[in-house]
Amino acid sequence: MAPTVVLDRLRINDPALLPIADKVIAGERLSADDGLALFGTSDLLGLGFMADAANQARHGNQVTFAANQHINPTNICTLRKTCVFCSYARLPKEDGAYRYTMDQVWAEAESATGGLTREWHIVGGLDMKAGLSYYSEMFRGLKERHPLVHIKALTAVEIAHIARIEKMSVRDVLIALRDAGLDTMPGGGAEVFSPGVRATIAEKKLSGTEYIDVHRTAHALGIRSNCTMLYGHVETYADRIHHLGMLRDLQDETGGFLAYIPLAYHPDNNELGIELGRTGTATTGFDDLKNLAVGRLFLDNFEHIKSHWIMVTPALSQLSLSFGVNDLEGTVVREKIYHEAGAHTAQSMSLDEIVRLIRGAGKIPAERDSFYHVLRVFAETPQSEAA
Ligand code: V47
Ligand code: SF4
Repeated sequence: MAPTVVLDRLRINDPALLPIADKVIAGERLSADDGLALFGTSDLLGLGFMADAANQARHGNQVTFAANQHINPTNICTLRKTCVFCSYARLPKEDGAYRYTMDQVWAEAESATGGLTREWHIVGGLDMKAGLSYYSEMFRGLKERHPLVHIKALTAVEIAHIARIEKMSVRDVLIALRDAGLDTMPGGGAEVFSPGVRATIAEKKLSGTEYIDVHRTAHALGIRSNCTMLYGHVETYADRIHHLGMLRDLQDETGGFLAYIPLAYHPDNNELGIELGRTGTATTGFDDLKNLAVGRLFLDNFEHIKSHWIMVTPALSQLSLSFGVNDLEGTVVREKIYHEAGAHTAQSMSLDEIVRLIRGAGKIPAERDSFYHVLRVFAETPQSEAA
């Protein structure tokens, strides 16, 4: 049940948003038509104001982040030719193809822990040689070396791939990986669920329904997960709302999603970017903020909406804290997937920088663990940082 939202309708200029504001105030669920009106409005401030009110009702002024580290153990991927938006994947013999040995995984994990990292975010390509034993050994080894660090690993697509190459059920793969140390799953691989869009951008990837089924199975096993949507390519507003509707339905059923993260499409070094004539042209700030705000309003059963600063820039992520976002992607340490696709942001951010960004938005920074338990609150705002 969503908390009561206090909202001044006078701050909304687009009349099409007013009936939606009434629903938000009454705690009523938004329909698909409402979602379309939110995406269709030019009243970004009115939309942001509603999303901010809904966010404040849940989280007040607190904004969380995690001290996390991304590890991408292999970029070898059987879908290299058919996920036309992806700049990261390689065929096994292609230039730049790599698969980490376990020693390389340990070394990369060590390189950044320094006592700070609390979560590893481990995802990679669909590599025929990275099956259940590869990841089980990796998770066991990481837990042996760093028992307190949380392992958030393997998208639904990777889980389905492992199940296929091992000739096992998704459920059995998840059980085996959980026994090896998997704690939660990230939200990648969702892209856009509508079959038409999927046929264009990710023809051979598991379907939207299959993505949902893998998460349903994980939630039933007590493995919580995130979810995403890759926006800003060929999808329509109707495709976005259909996608969000499927996420909302599963959340009603299981309550297993921790956070929703919209992912801004990056068009460099991939076939889709060339075909769309978009190379060098990222999504607009207007659309980035809209996706975050609509996520907050439409996904009324999600506690956490996360902004991924690597994809939309730290500056826009900071702004998004007034557009419905309560959580920022963390320290990351070494990002590969979006940097191959033209992201110009840094590959990591220090805790101090994240704290400064959040404080600069007039919010209270709080470091969290992977289940969103607050670990420490950075309450004071020194005058020198207030501007
Ligand atoms: O599934 C790939 C996306 C995803 C591009 O769960 C691209 O906490 C933009 O899901 N432009 C993987 N996006 C990353 C991901 C993620 C990131 C941060 C946090 C979490 C979380 C999950 O990256 C892929 C795909 O949707 N992606 N190529 C590209 N050119
Ligand atoms: Fe492979 Fe994932 Fe890239 Fe698709 S998006 S080619 S599955 S790494």
